[in-house]
Amino acid sequence: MTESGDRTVSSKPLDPFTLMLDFRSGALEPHTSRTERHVSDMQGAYADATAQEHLVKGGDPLVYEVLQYDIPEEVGQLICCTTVLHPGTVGDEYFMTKGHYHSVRDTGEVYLGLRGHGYLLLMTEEGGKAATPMGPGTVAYVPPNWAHRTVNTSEEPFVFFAVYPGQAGHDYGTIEKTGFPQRVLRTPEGAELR
Ligand code: S6P
Ligand code: ZN
Repeated sequence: MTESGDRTVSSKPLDPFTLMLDFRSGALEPHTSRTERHVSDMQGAYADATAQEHLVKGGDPLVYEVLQYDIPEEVGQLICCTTVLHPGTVGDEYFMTKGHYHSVRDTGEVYLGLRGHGYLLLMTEEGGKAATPMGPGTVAYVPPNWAHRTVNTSEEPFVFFAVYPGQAGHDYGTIEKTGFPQRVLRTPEGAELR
């Protein structure tokens, strides 16, 4: 057991390692977890509940998947993962992630866009909001205390790599109650932020 800052770290140190990331598919090898989110996993997230129900009954499409290489969820560690957010809409609203605050609020995150285009929506509990366009090569910084959600506005998978602190954890419950202040909708003129 060692002390790191003011927090206790109990795992034995990791040896250096490498992972292989396929920029096009988002495949991360090796990975130790793969999380799938279908339309049915996102009740209440989309504005058009009727359109959502139709999609669920019509086959419940896959909205996104997250591949992660799990390491101890402890201060000092950095967790690496990729998200593959598929193209599609629920009604007029583009496919998006559930969105979350980190449970430990004072932890940030870095996203690197690899393929496709979309938005990173951000908000704070104090009423702050932001929307950052993302595409291949975009490095987006999520500061501590900012909830974050991604939206795919393209016709191909929106793929990005993320690195976040081991102790961060994920708070989805707050977003399920409050939602985000901005939505991204498909219009004849293209993606519109409302
Ligand atoms: C983790 C990081 C991403 C998301 C992923 C899915 O801190 O922000 O890997 O987990 O994009 O989004 P969500 O909101 O379902 O976790
Ligand atoms: Zn996060």
